[in-house]
Amino acid sequence: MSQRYQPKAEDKFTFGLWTVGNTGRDPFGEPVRQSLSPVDLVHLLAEVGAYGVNFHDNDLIPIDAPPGKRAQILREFKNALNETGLVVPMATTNLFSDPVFKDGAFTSNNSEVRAYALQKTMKAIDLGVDLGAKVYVFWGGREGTETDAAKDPVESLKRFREALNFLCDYSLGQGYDLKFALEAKPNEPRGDIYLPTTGAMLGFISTLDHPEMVGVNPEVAHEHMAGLNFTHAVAQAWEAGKLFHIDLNDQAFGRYDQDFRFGAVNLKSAFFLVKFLEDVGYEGSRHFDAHAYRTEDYEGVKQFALGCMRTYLALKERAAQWNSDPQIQSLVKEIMKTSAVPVEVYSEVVADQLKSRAFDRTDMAARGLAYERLDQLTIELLLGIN
Ligand code: GLT
Ligand code: MN
Ligand code: MN
Repeated sequence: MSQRYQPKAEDKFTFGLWTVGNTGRDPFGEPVRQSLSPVDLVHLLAEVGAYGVNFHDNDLIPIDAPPGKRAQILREFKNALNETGLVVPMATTNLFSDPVFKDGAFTSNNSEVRAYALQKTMKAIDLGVDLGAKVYVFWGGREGTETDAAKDPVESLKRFREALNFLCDYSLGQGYDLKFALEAKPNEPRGDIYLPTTGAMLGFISTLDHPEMVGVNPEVAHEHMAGLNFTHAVAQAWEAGKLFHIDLNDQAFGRYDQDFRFGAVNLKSAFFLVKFLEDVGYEGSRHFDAHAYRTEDYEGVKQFALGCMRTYLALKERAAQWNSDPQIQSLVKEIMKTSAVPVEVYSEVVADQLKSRAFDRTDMAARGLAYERLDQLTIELLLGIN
């Protein structure tokens, strides 16, 4: 492997404790790797060159840990962060593993479960902020249904909204410098999850009491599961000023939740995603929400983590090449020639003029657009053909 593409802190590559800590358990099989402690995982991440580590409350502190144990874990984890220089840019709540959340957390039909979910989240927010988190992710894995006979979808949205409003007020009341990022997923583990896409989340955010502190955390695999173009979802979030965080991984369309290494499946869409993030100057974490194949031991896990970062860096380099490639750029310029004159701003006069303007529709339609050539040049650049 080339010595280039060594990750550096300024690349802002982060991983969740649950990603490199994934033991390979799946619905059909037992774990294949022993579980490592949070301290071991911090050292593993430091070894491969990551910048930060993120966690769910219970990745760090078991749900039933007594106060003494909690304090000890926290002390050891903070020591590991100090030793390695790793930071915690994001934290989140596990509102999906425990059986109490079998019918959802914030959208559960049981108001006691909803109250418990709020309590658990407030405590997890305190923990995240204590460790330095500036972004707080909400992934509602159990917020959905198998049968719509069981839950009213309108009521569920109202419950979800009330919970987020409560938690925004809580965070503001505590004086925390924290933003919330909502993560959509269409299904799995529920048959259907509410607000299944990033676009749906963006619509929902504008209905909240504090929309300014809430954005999105789009994940490659989740939009791909729904058969959607991830870069388009990210672009919509970016344009709305709502791209607070991003979950990078890969996923074949139409499959189960694969959470593969970044770029492992669809290099071309990974390229356009990296190009987009770099071109617009996205400054947040590049978080990898993925895990190693179940075939791997911890050496393989390190290779997996390195692979995510190396592929990102290689694609970033390719994006810069694309932006300065003479053939590609002259073709882009040619293609964009016709877009130089903007559509005018509305006025009655402009509307009247436009209505009476003569268009040569046949001529406009007859022009070839050279997108085939542009795409092939892109492919050849990705293949390293000059
Ligand atoms: C879980 C899920 C991810 C979420 C994590 C945050 S947990 O692994 O599959 O997509 O980002 O809750
Ligand atoms: Mn996922
Ligand atoms: Mn995710």
